[in-house]
Amino acid sequence: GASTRHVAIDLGASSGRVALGTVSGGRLEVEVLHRFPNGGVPVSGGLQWDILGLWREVLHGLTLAGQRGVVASVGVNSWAVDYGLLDAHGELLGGVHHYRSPRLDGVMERVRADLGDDSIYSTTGIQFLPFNTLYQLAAERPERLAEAEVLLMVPDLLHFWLCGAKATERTNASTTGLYDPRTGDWAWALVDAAGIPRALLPRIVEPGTDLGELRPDVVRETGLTGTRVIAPATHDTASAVAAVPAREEGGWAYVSSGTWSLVGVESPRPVLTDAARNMNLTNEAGLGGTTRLLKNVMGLWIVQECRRAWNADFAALYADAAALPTGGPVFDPDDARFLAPGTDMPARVQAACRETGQPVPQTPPEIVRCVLDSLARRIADVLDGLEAVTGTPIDTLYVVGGGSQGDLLNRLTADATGRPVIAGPVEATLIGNLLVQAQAGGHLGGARLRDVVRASSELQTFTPSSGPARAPRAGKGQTVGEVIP
Ligand code: LFR
Repeated sequence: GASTRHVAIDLGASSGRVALGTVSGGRLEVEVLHRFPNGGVPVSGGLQWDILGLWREVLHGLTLAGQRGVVASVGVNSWAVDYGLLDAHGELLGGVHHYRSPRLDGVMERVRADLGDDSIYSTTGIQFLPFNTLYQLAAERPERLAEAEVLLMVPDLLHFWLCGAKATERTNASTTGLYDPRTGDWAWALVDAAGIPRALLPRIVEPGTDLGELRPDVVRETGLTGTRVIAPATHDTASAVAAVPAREEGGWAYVSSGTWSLVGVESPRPVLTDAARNMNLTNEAGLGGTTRLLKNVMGLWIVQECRRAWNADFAALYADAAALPTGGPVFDPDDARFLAPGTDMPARVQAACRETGQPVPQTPPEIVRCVLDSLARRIADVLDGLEAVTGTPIDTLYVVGGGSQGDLLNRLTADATGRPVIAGPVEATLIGNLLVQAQAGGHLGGARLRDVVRASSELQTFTPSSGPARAPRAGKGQTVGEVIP
């Protein structure tokens, strides 16, 4: 049958990738063509994006894609909340700040005091996190905002450079803390109350929107011709959730596992109840009008920073960590002390254990095990909370993304949650990005997106070792290591 090719650009916490996806016969094949480092650049006491350096890598990746033949479409995704400002001539105004920048210290507290938690949460349904775009804008110098004509989220900024369209794709708009999930529009009253000029916020478009053709300068630079720019779900987590390989409509939760663990369910509607607010749950937009009701839980970030500090052989380290007994120390990984980068990360973990009167992990394997035990414990608590808030039992946990490669964390998560963990696909974000583009172009032949994911991925199931803590649904018994076609 006919096949089509699409390019996904994923700018992730530690690396960026340009990947080529080929869709044919209801299956997707993904090949990463170009990989380059990403991460904040420490400068002037702050942390910023190397946005022009990334753009150069994107152009290079697109050139490589063009050398393979016709590319139907391209789309960009990245993490949420960060943005660039353009002046009236479409020039980027100054730097693009990274959400882990210390410029945000104390800002959220001030805005919450000014606007009131009630009005913020009941309008946006977004978890209070210090880096939401709402708070980042409050940290801007007024002169810079006054000079700006438009705000573009980072993927939207790259789409603008690719094709000239100024639009905000919905899934990422929904993360800003400036968006009303009930109206599907910007939360204008809150925007006014926060003193943000309305004109800064562009029109909101759906994932799958054709934004236009490549600009002549991009065509010249890359050699690509006839390629459309199609917005995927530009929020990386939304792309990953789109690629959760679930068959069923409900009864499952997901963890989008990487630098963060985004733990949630797909809900038909936003949930802005007191219970949701007490749990500090977030309501982000998903595909097809769904809501990603989820919570940001710490992910592999702590381990990644420890890794930077140790420079160790991680395969051996994980093997040693796996051999340690259960029941070791655990700490609250969502404590704000773990947000900022730093090679003192192991010491922060030790301090958290010491302060709570527990044995202090000493060796790298002990520290890694302690972190993973803590993450698994936290995921279990959040699942229980989600069940309580939605009133819907969660029988199965799908773990997608880079973190789903970690057998030890998968096993610990199955044990801590008492639910079977189905792990994979590892490249969920790229897959979700590519399939939204393919679907928008009419290249999935009417197949359900998640069925294409299942058909294209190898999945692994981890059953809780203590046996099911809850009655499994009929027909769901799977064993450790089973590969689901
Ligand atoms: C994951 C993610 C989360 C978002 C965080 C910050 O990569 O996009 O969903 O809360 O990064 O933007």
